[in-house]
Amino acid sequence: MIAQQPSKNAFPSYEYILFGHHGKSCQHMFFLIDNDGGISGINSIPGFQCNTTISPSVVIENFGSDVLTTATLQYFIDEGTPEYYYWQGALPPYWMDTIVLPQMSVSEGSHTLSILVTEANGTVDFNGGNNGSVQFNVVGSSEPVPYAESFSQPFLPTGFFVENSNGGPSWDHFLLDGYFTLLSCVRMPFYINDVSGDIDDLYMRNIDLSNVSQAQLSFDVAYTYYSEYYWDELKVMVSTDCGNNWDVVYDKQKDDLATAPATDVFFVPGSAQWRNETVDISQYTGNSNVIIKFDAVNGHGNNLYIDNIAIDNNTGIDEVSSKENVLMLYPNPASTFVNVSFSNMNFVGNEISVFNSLGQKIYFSKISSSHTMIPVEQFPSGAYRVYVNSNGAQFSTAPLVVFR
Ligand SMILES: [Ca+2]
Ligand SMILES: [Ca+2]
Ligand SMILES: [Ca+2]
Repeated sequence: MIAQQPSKNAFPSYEYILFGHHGKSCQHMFFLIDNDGGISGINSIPGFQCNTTISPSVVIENFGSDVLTTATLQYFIDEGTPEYYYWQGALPPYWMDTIVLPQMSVSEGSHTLSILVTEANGTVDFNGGNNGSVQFNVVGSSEPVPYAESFSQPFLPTGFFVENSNGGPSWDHFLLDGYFTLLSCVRMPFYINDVSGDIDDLYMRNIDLSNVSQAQLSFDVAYTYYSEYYWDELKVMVSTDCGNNWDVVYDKQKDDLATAPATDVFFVPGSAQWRNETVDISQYTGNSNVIIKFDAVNGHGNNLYIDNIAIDNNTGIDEVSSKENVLMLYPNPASTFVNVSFSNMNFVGNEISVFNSLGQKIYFSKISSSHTMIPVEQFPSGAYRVYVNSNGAQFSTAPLVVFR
């Protein structure tokens, strides 16, 4: 173990005691703690990893006034059984030492590793304010395609993970259950994130593209920016090596990303303020573990929403360009029936299907007339997705909400 120089931003360790009298007056008293060890870094754990073991590299720092010679580290994953590491050395105040904890096995999913210094120089370490923790996610088995996620549950789906290094406002699930709107999606609240340049990543469930020759990522986006001077950026990035290298496959900002006029009011999209995006990711076919992340670059603009992420095993580009094939559903939300039409195509002879939020096909029909409708009175209230296929290839899709 090699002791390191004092940290640049080390703050002295004080116990802080507050005396309050009916909220009117208070008095502060400080005193230095003799024996206080802390954790000033947990390294070597990627936020998103494929390995099912971790070997934490931990920086222990002396935050007390006495030379630190012994410390007990209590560490555990999530709410698991604590394990202990007994450190010995000689650290003057604000000096650090790096130790490597024994390897630990971890299951797939999101976890928190917590490391507490419970004893310093043979006494109880009362200052828990300098303990440490780190969040990480272990990638599970890949999902096959076609894959669809409509965020109908009021939390992030299994296998999704948010990387938010500064702990500020970040990607979350968003639910708006209003009379005319049922919106259940994910959101990046740029509006309340005032750290320009801050990057927050939403990792989606990893995907198996090993058995397909074409692949297309699609998602619905709703966004507007704040003003001429404050806007944000969304990138979509793909990795086939567990996050070591990333390709940018989508990158839009400001007017290119916006689906509504700029506003200085906290943006919540209306049902007409969405756009469906498609990205050809066929260059990643043949890989069994494709990781995709939505990379939000903050410019203190306005909010971004994403819904209905899908990966299909065809691109549909040999039909006609997707822009010419906007599928229109009305009314939407619907209660008894929904009319289906295209902006620019006679779709007689094609197939129309409706999937529920669990990805189950609940309706299927051949289109026999240029005016077609889907009866929805038997569908429970909720979010659906309508697909129109031709010769097995999807060429248009749109979200549908049933509400009554
Ligand atoms: Ca401490
Ligand atoms: Ca949704
Ligand atoms: Ca952040």
